[in-house]
Amino acid sequence: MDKHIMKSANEAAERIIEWGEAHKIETCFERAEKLKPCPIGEKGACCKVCHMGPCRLVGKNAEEEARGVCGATLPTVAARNLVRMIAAGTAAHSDHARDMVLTLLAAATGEAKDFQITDVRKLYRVAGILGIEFEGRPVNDVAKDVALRFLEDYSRQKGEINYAKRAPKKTQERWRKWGIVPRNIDREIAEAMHRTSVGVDHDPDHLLLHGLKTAIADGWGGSMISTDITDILFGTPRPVKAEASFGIFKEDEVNLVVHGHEPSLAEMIVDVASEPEMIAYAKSKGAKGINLGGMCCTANEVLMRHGIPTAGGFTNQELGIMTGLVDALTVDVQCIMPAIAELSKKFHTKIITTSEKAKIPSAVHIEYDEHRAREIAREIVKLACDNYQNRKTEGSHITDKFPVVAGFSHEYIEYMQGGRWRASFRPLNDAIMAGRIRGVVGLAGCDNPRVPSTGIHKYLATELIKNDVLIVSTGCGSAACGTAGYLTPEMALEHAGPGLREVCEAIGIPPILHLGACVDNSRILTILSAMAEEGGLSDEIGGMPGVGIAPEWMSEKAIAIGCYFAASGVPVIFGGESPVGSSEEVTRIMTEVWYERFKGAMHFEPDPEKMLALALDYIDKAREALKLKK
Ligand code: NFS
Repeated sequence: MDKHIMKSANEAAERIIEWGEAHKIETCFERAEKLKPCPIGEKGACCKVCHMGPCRLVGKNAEEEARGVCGATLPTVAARNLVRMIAAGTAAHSDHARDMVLTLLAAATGEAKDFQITDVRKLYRVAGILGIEFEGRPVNDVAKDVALRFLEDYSRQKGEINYAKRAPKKTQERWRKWGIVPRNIDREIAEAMHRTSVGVDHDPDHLLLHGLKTAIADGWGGSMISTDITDILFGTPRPVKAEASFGIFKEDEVNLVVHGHEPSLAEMIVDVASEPEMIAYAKSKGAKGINLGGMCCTANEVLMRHGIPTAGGFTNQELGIMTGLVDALTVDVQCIMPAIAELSKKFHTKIITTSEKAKIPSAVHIEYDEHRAREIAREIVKLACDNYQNRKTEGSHITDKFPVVAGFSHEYIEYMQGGRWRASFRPLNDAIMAGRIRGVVGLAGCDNPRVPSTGIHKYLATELIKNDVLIVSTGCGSAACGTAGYLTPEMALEHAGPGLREVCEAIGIPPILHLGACVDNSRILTILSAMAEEGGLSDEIGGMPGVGIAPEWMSEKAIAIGCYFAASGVPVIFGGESPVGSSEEVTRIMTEVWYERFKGAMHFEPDPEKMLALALDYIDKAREALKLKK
């Protein structure tokens, strides 16, 4: 096999990597090859929470016999390491969400005058869930109350986060029984850091329970808040056609790429880029217009709401620059490789950092401030236009692209099954009960240069739909499918099993529904809760014929997501080496014990075929337990 095929499973990406190799340009793919993971840290057996160590808990019978200088056992160390990953992932999603809450508040009070409430219906829906009166009140007053209520999720010392009550009753009962309903997001993150510092909590099960509590604060807290506020401010997505892969860049237009996670500035850039004044500015620089594209989760946000094309997910960020066609790339927070700043020097691309939280040496810094959003967006668009003239001929100039259909919010999925007056999840439940749809898989998480990047996503996507499994995808899972041409209704005709195909044809949907960015995994929680409420399947999230898979995960955020699904009752399968693989006890807790208590579990399985078999096995066992048709 050609050695290049080992780097990316995406043909266009592979051609850029080859071009880079020929031009001696290094990417994450070469760095991943050069830097082999430390086998001790990789499996969670290295403790560095104090400076008596780092202690490496290895050797024969390490599980029973190895001790750190303080006496910490391997299960303690592995559990602690995982809980710290959950805390970091939850912090990332929830700090993003905090900024969304503050933007909503500033929009409602008129301080952020460039933002308004776009989706009043969604605002009312959220207000209703929060118990905030909305009828007959000015929209901005309701929005202000909603924002203030969400801020309590970052400050109340006792009680429960607002959205815990959105879970099915039985799911909530399980959480209460095990004491894992979060009080406030920041408190659970702080307590996770406290408990895992030297000399505090040493019981692996007890530690991991707090890990689940912290993860719930992500899924049913930060992530869900972020999804809802983004819908309120910028609109709830509905199906939209767009394009994906590197061919979205245009030779004769200014190419400006939005990369990162927080959608507010990107939304403003989308708005500003269509202003006649800005287009005229681009033309004055010799370009035919302004072409916006996205990367990573910001791409998913603006793709879902505006059909802005995506250049792909995490491992595509360096490759996008290597096309030579990107005039400017704005980044904010999360999943941004610092390598892009150095790489951009070989091209004409300007990297613009925009968050007060994140800078990269040598990048241009234009700090975003929601109070001057439009002005800042204009400054960025102009900078991209100015740089168009510096474009050189260098670059791979790869032009492949695929059509995609995205925009499947949970509200739209409900609506498409019954129309405005009869919107419900009944048809989906019925199709599952009748066996036309065997089950549902959430295909999510990152793409990773440690495996032929995006390849496991593609393999699982085709095999699952062949087996009549409906896929809901988010984040880089969606990007992997989109850049492979899988996010179209035609995919159902060509590859889906007969039952799933029938359902897709009847409703006119693709067999892989793009639900949005990584924070929008919370939409899957909402869908599962609605399915439980609808009746006919399980009356809680646990026991549904559904599985979560993150086959190429790399981020701590993915671990937080996996754990909130497990705590909610979803068996989850992650690819790659297990970060707790050194400890049998921790592995047992996260699979068997969690399954017993919550009907969810978290597995790590590097073999894609075994991942598929495990997912189908969970689905079939759930069907059997529910006495559903084979
Ligand atoms: Ni989520 Fe992975 Fe990052 Fe988005 Fe992509 S890498 S955990 S999908 S961009 S957050």
